[in-house]
Amino acid sequence: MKKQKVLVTGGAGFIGGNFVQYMVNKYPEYDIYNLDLLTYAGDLTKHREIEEKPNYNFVQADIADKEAIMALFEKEKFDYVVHFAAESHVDRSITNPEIFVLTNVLGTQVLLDAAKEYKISKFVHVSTDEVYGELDFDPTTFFTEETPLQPNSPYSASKASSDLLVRAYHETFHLPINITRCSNNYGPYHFPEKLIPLTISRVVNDEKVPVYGDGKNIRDWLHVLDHCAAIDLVLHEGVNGEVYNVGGHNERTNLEVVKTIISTLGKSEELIEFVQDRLGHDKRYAIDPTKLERLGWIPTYTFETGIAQTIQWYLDNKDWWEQILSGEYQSYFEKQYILK
Ligand code: NAD
Ligand code: TDX
Repeated sequence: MKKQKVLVTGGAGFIGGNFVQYMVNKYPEYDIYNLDLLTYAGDLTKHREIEEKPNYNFVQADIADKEAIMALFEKEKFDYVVHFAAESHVDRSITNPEIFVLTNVLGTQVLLDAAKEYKISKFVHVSTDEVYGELDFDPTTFFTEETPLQPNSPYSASKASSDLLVRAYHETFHLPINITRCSNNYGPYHFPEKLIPLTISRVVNDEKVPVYGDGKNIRDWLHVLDHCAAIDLVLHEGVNGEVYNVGGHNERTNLEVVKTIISTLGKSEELIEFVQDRLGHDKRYAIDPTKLERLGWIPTYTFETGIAQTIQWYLDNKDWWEQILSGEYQSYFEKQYILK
């Protein structure tokens, strides 16, 4: 029987990287292709333990490079595409929106064209709860799959645009698709410019932690491995054309998150520094995951178990995040793949 080939875009990033490892280990009978441009957010050092496995492959390419993407699809004849590659940091989208449109919108359209041309069996588009905009602080309100798209940042606007293109390729060309919209992830290999890994690394080093505004904005946190299991389920069991929200009802204010990390590490709350608020800072996100739960998904981590595991992981893997902070990780691809 022909081996199933799975193209994972953005597999050198945080969630895509965890997903690549999850798939390589769980499905030795699949061939997993990690396609990544290796922007500042792309790090291959995390794949040291799987890079020699026979079912793991790496390709450096830009998803917006139509020629390169078409040539790759022609050569490999993929069965599935799981699309993570994106510019993902809201603060960067406020200072430099253009690359968000190029990668998140144009890049997704190039992949959709290739998926259509080469008749793939399923295209899973990994999106975000941020496309729904923001909720107020009423704890009984949640984002459902029917909530209108009202993105507020250039990042979420570019993600919402890509979601609409994915939907349109399903409606117009009958491309088999699913869209997942997940809440904030955390866990191993989270790039230390995002709130949780930034806080852990700063607190470990006794450095100030910048909290935007009054710290009362709420995010709904999900451990990255629960997100990976959700995408695996949607890839195999998702009803064609459907959107699935992913979240585990773990709402916390940013201040609660930062204080939890500080107290777990036994440090002083004097490390907290309130700084100027993010422009257009969304107040609250909260996901209703009922539809995905009906498909059979159950998260395994609570916020308490997940944050404890994550803090321990950062303590045990200081080498990893120190080489990210120093920039050393960016020479790994050349050393390991080009000069070898
Ligand atoms: P990340 O920034 O850690 O990783 C993105 C990866 O995409 C990097 O490896 C980068 O090199 C790669 N990439 C960027 N531009 C590329 C291009 N033009 N061609 C090929 N590769 C390119 O992001 P993440 O946090 O792992 O998020 C992954 C996906 O999940 C994104 O689509 C994001 O919108 C979505 N998402 C993230 C979260 C979260 O909390 N981080 C939550 C919900 C959804
Ligand atoms: O230094 C900080 N101080 C601070 O108060 C940073 C980096 C963030 N914050 C706040 C802003 C947010 O309210 O913490 C919250 C979380 O911020 P980020 O970690 O930047 O994540 P967020 O903006 O919520 O977006 C993340 O979740 C949804 C991902 O980066 C997106 O890719 C995903 O779609």
